[in-house]
Amino acid sequence: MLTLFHHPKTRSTRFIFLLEELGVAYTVRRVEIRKRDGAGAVDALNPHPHGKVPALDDDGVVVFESSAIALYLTDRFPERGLGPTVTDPDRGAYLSWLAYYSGVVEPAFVSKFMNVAVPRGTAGWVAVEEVMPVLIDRLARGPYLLGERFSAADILYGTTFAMFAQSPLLAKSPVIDAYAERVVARPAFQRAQARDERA
Ligand SMILES: N[C@@H](CCC(=O)N[C@@H](CS)C(=O)NCC(=O)O)C(=O)O
Repeated sequence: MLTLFHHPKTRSTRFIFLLEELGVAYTVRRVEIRKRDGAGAVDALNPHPHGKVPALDDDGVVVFESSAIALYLTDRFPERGLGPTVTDPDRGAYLSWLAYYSGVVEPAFVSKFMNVAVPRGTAGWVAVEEVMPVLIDRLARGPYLLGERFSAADILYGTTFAMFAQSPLLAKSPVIDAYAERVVARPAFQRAQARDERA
């Protein structure tokens, strides 16, 4: 059985979305997490090494970190078609967008949010102003990161953009807005929102 370690309205909500897209059986285990305001605490039940969410347990196999969980789940259920498998020509692009999300996009967004300058040439990521043209260019050429094909990578990117849609931190882009709307219009996203509320 798949168990998602989850806290409502956090990065783990996206994995309810992915599990709903996959249409597989899973349970949600709500855990407490440390909050920005100092409330909360690491939950001893949570297998993530820093007590963060999401984390996943697949019959004793523990997976943590969003990009790893996305890849694990799409490889685990290849017949669901939510991530290109190893021999697929789209595999390289899929891995690249997943790694780019964790290694570049999130640090870029958090740097901007925290008003921290990104040291040029030494940080492993770049400023959000350099990231967005890459993504706009990619998404102007197809509805999804892999072109016509929706994948778990779109769950990570689309929900992030939907969250930042009204934020003054992100320059307005019709391409990004339309993409975010496309991703969150999916029925699995709506089901995930309802499940998130109940967790
Ligand atoms: N790099 C992690 C980030 C996970 C993360 O920071 N999750 C937040 C909730 S959105 C959390 O658990 N915060 C509690 C803490 O930092 O202790 C991932 O992408 O999975």
